[in-house]
Amino acid sequence: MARVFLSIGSNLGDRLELLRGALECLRVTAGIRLLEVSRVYETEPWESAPGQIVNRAGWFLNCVAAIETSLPPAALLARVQDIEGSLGRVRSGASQEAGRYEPRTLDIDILLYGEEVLSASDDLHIPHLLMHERGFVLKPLADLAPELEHPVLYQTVRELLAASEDEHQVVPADLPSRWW
Ligand code: PH2
Ligand code: MG
Ligand code: MG
Repeated sequence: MARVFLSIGSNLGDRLELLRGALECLRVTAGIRLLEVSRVYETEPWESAPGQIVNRAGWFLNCVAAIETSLPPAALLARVQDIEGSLGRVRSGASQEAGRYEPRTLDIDILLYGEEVLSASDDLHIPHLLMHERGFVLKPLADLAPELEHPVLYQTVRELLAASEDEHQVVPADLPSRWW
């Protein structure tokens, strides 16, 4: 069994329900045990220039989930992509063409998989290549595992967050801590 941290984000549709739906799909997956979930944060889109967005239209909701799993990394990736597909894509009203979807509303990324370090394909890098640069990942991860050490950078999550130069806003959502 490996302890794994997943980043879950949504910036389209009913974002909170999408996060809850993703957690429920994880919870009922054979080979996955959902252990803990961080608070929810309202987060400024990371590609944007910080501070340029004056209202919160387009902001994400982000959280991090801790799971225990017997699924190997590639199988776990396939499962989370499946969940994204089933919940996170909405068919375009305009286009009835099979296979054409609007942008994803749900993104689930594998951040850390035990102590593993691997680059298996374009979309499977563990640890996640950008996790240490992203406040929307580090803040919720620090809720769950501040003393966890990054297996490549050898810094704890707390240290990475303290050293982070990410100026995008990451604001706790006004929800009870047990929101999921
Ligand atoms: N995900 C991205 C790119 N930018 N910004 C925020 N705030 N939250 C995200 O989850 C996010 C992002 C690509 O997956
Ligand atoms: Mg992502
Ligand atoms: Mg992704």
